[in-house]
Amino acid sequence: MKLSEQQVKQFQKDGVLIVEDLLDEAEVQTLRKRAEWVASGQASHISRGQLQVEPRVAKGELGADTYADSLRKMSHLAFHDEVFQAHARTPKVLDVIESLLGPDLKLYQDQLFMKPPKVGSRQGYHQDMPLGFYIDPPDMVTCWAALDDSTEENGCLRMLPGTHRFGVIDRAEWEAYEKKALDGRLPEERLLVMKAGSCSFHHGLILHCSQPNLSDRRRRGYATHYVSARCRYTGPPDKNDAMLVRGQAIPGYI
Ligand SMILES: O=C(O)CCC(=O)C(=O)O
Repeated sequence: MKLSEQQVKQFQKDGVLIVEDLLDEAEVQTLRKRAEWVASGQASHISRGQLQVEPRVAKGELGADTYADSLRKMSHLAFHDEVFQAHARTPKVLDVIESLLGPDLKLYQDQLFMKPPKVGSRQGYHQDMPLGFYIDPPDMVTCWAALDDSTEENGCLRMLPGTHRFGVIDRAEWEAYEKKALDGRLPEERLLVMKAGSCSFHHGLILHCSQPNLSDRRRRGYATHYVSARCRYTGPPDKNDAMLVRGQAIPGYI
């Protein structure tokens, strides 16, 4: 599943690439089933702190039919759960990541974005890297695996191709893009409409967002964030639990 030279060039230019149908039906079903169980709040190996409720549900402004459908996201699953970890280590996913980041790879973090029907909220324009990814250089790529069909109506990802080449930009600029997006003045915005089983790969510095889910269908996406094992870790010493998933760890590096 290594990428072609053309696909790598495309990623370097845009900072985002979709690989259609990377996961088969059975793999998607396995992840959905596990997500359902974990999101029920009954899985004792996943702490409540890893499950984040939608802010408006938490404030009592909106109601959800079930606890699972009140969740905004679930984090750090692959570090505690064998099914999510197996996905994070799937060779065909790592082949794509290796084409972009080289042979030595670590999983830094993961997040299952639940975007539940009716209550799933907007995620404003942001870059991932400044939000808690402490590495230098910023060699991070996320695989976002669609667990449901992801459409304009249920809040698919939206990206601004090429913005990863700006480096880290300050929050005021994120907010300026956010304002333009909300005013409908962002024609360069690319909608990542994908079938369940397709995966998008995005650079840790690309500007991206997603709309609220106003539909009555789920829009779950499992994001696994990979870094090159040849990056330096620059964060708090006790916060680095990045997991080697391919190749070798390099002494003195993350
Ligand atoms: O799934 C979403 O709505 C947001 C995802 C995101 O921001 C990410 O994968 O970095």
